[in-house]
Amino acid sequence: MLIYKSDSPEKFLEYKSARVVVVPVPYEKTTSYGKGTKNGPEAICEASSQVELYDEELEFESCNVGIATVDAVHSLDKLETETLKIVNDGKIPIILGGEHTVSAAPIRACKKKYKNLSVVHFDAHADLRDEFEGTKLNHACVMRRVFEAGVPFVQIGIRNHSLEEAEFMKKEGLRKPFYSADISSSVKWMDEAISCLTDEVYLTFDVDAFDPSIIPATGTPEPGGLNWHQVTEFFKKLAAAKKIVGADFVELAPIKNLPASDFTIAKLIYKLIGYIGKSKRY
Ligand SMILES: [Mn+2]
Repeated sequence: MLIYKSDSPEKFLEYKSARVVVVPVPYEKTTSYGKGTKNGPEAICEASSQVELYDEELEFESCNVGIATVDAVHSLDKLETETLKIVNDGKIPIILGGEHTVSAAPIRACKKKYKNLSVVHFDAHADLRDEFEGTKLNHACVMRRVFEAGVPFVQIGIRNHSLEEAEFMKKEGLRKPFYSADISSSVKWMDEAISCLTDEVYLTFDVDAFDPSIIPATGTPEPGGLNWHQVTEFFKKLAAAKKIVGADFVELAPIKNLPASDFTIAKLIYKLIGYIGKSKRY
């Protein structure tokens, strides 16, 4: 796979000829339990060099979509500017976190370019607190910031939130999350969730949406999460039905000598790029 620059340099693209631009953001300031999300982007890039280029489901090499990886970005302001440039150049940014706090910046940038933007949010947590541990720029508050930016969203895989967040959802008339327990036994939720979204969609993916048996390498793991096929099937349907204009993958906190989580996320990103490449909407 081509997220990692040193892999297959003959197939690695310069920014100007890429359709998908990967932006590593090793930002970690407020993780509250397990630490290590600042090492997420590098671990994903490293693991990406081990992902097979050929996708047997899609019957092509997803790198043909055109992937470039730019230098790491360390501040939220810079991330917003950089994302705006990428979308204004007609490309799709894929942000590698870092903690979840980073997501509000690229979502604001996408909203500037795509007025009718909506967000699909995968997570174990609702992240709707107004502030947490004394700051609004906390990983547990990121969807509240998205709400304030006036971007509608749908939440998937949630299985832990506070009373304050439950009351906020009710007060603001937000759609009930697609709770993990409710979607574990059917696929109906996929079409339902997609039908709640506008035509231009940003995907924010906290890796703890997955069950910890699949992704143990995350700071706030929660039992009862999603599995690989649920997520990839949803991505496939989403890419076919909507225009995915940007995405992020956050909260991976790599565990030394346990590469399965890193590899899973690297492969998941490659899957998403493949689905985008196969969709007729681009
Ligand atoms: Mn989370």
